[in-house]
Amino acid sequence: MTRHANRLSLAIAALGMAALGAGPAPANQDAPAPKPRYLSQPLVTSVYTADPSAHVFGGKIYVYASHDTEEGPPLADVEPFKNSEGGAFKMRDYVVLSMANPQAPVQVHRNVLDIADVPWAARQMWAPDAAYRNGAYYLYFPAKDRAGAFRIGVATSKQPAGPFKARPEPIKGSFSIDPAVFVDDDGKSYMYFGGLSGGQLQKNVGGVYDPNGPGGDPRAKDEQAFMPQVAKLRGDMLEFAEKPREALIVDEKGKPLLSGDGDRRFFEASWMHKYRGKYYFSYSTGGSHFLVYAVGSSPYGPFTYKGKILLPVQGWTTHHSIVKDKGRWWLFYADTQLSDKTWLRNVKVTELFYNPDGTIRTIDPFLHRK
Ligand code: FUB
Repeated sequence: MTRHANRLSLAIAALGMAALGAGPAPANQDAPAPKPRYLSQPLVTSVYTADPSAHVFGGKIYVYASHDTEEGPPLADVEPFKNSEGGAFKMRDYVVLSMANPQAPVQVHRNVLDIADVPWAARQMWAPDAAYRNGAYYLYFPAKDRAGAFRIGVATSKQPAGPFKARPEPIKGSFSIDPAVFVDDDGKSYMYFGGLSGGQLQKNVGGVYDPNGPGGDPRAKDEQAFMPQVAKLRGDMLEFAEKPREALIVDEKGKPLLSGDGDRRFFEASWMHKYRGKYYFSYSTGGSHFLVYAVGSSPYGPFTYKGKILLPVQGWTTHHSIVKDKGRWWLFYADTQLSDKTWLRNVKVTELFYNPDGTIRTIDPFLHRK
């Protein structure tokens, strides 16, 4: 949601009132637009952070975040994912935020992983995730290689906040962006990933990168939408145990979502969590700016679309994680409250609630509609 959109919805509301004969409000054309009232405040203001992947490790919350940089965007990239390379997002390292609980003071950890220490990576370190297994922490991250192809790398540390040491090569068979690693109750781990347009999913049909592939979604509106990718990880967490496959997102009739279904189809920002034995796959719809979710009975899907988690925030992107801490559920997300610039974001958190039937209550990131 942009300020422009806020003003627009107020104008529409005013028109509606007039049409209903609610009586004219005193016109004041010069009155400044009301300031947005945010549901939550940025977790930190000393550094721009985005793409928060939150985990509870050793009883504390660790949030693995992109570190947005103030290098200006090329003008063509102000609408960052509209048939673009996402070149406004030039991140070169990561930030970790830690806290005793989501409402406690936040510690900012730097020196987590820098692109200079990743032999294969050339630019654009985008949304990361992390996992813990057998005494080691694993940081998963996408970056472009020297050929301009997004790959997914892994780095390891004995400490949850790093510093992490990157493997010399990306994960074999990896492509596109936004890795999210989910460790199931039986100890098996799965990576979900993928992102359209700047995230290059459409340039990797069959898992092979085509530098001349389309910049945006090439499919007709009535064709099946691109789907997120899923692959089991090896026991050592360092490589895929199998070739990635599509995780299908279907509608209530079991039909895969279509490319033209902009309010529901997958765009980027995969996340997986489990609630009452069901697999909740959540993601961003990109240009319609929703965080939504779909539920299934297997980590591979299919996942049936269920609804919206978060309405549009200020700024083009948002990206989230859902985590349980001491019996309560939390949504970490990002907007642009501090900068009002889409490529300079700040991480936030708010509590998430389920209905008795297991559906998630939709969250409005603004208070103005209440
Ligand atoms: O932060 C860069 C990209 O923006 C992420 O990889 C996407 O999920 C979006 O948040």
